[in-house]
Amino acid sequence: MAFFKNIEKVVYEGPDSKNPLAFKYYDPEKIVAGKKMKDHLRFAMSYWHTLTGDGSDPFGDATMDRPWNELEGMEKAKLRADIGFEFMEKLGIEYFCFHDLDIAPEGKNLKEKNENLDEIVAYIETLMAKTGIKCLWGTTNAFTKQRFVHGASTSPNADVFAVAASQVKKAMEITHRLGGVNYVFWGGREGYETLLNTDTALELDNMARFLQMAVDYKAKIGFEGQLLIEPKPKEPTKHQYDFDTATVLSFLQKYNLKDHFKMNIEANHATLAMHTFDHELNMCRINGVLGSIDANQGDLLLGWDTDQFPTNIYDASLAMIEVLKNGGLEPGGLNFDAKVRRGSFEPVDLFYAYIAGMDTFAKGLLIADKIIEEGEFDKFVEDRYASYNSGIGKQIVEGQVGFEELEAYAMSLEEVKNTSGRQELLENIFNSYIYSK
Ligand code: XUL
Ligand code: CO
Repeated sequence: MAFFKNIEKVVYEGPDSKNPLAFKYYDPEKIVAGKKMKDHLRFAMSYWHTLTGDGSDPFGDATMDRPWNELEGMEKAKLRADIGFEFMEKLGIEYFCFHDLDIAPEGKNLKEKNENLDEIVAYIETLMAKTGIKCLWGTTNAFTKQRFVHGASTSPNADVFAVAASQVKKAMEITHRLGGVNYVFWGGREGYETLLNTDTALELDNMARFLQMAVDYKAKIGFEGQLLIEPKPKEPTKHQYDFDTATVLSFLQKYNLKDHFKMNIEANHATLAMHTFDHELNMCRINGVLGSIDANQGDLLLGWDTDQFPTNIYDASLAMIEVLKNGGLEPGGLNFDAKVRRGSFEPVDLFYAYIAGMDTFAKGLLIADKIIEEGEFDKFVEDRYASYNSGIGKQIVEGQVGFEELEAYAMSLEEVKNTSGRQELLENIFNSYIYSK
């Protein structure tokens, strides 16, 4: 039986439509840069924010009007799955992402937890077969329960390290069973509050040991999905070890793990790290580690992870330039790690939220495609660095000169002439792409 009874399948009606339950820009089959829009974007539903989140915050109770809240245990888990798949089908979303804890109840102990997972996974498999919806990635929740109070793989307690390992083992197995094409590590409590009680060297070594075990286990079970690390600078801990792309990259290089991992970049995590979203994507792209995206946005006036639905067309366009230049995200995608505001508690608000996010990225894709096609910015950048194409610049790039030769060259210069970076002109041109229909 359908839950969203009054909502039909959401379709593309074009920019002039006033129908709030239609797409204005997301036209899944439309070909852009040689590929269907839906294959560029690979949208995914986040199980946790969409189906598990209840709207509670430190000052208030749950607000979300959700029918499964009347139920308990596996019954609740199954109704949630039914409604989740109906939701994805109606929006034409082809992927979902999940934590183990989102899909099934914990149970009394690890054994019961794993049995619950097996039961719900079998159930979800039937829904996947019926709808054709696929799994973009799975992960484990190693941050909510009391046992992870001091971290998971970076806990001072070796028993906790072991429990976290058993969770990842199981989560990787079920992701594999569901045909997931990625597996995510977000280091929820992998960080610290004070050096007065922390051995950072051991914690970082242990985190690397843990990730190496995951790499080994992946090979053992023949899971071919991409492993992804999701950087975040703070919250819940004050110092998260996976601060940003640059920090994670140097960690992976130090521990010889770089070949096995790519990055899952979340917009709101980038801004918490005092970076722009496109900066983080760019750092990944130029280092060959752009794997997937958690699409959302923060509130720049608030210093925490508000996980709002992305509606900022400027940021989405800049992000899609990086995605296109990366040659796409596959096997990654765009997962809406975003939640409706506490006051948007009616089920229909979930549709409005996803439609807003999907249209924003669809329009961002169109803008980015046009920008790359017309090449104005690329040409500008190329000209800006032209001094490295000949003369002394070419010799620098080709490694033919050192400090002594450069000193001799510098002495011969009568004056050093720079040219304008033209930032305001370029920003105005960028706006003209956004304004254009
Ligand atoms: C937390 C966050 C997580 C990860 C998956 O900020 O983004 O939901 O995406 O664990
Ligand atoms: Co995320």
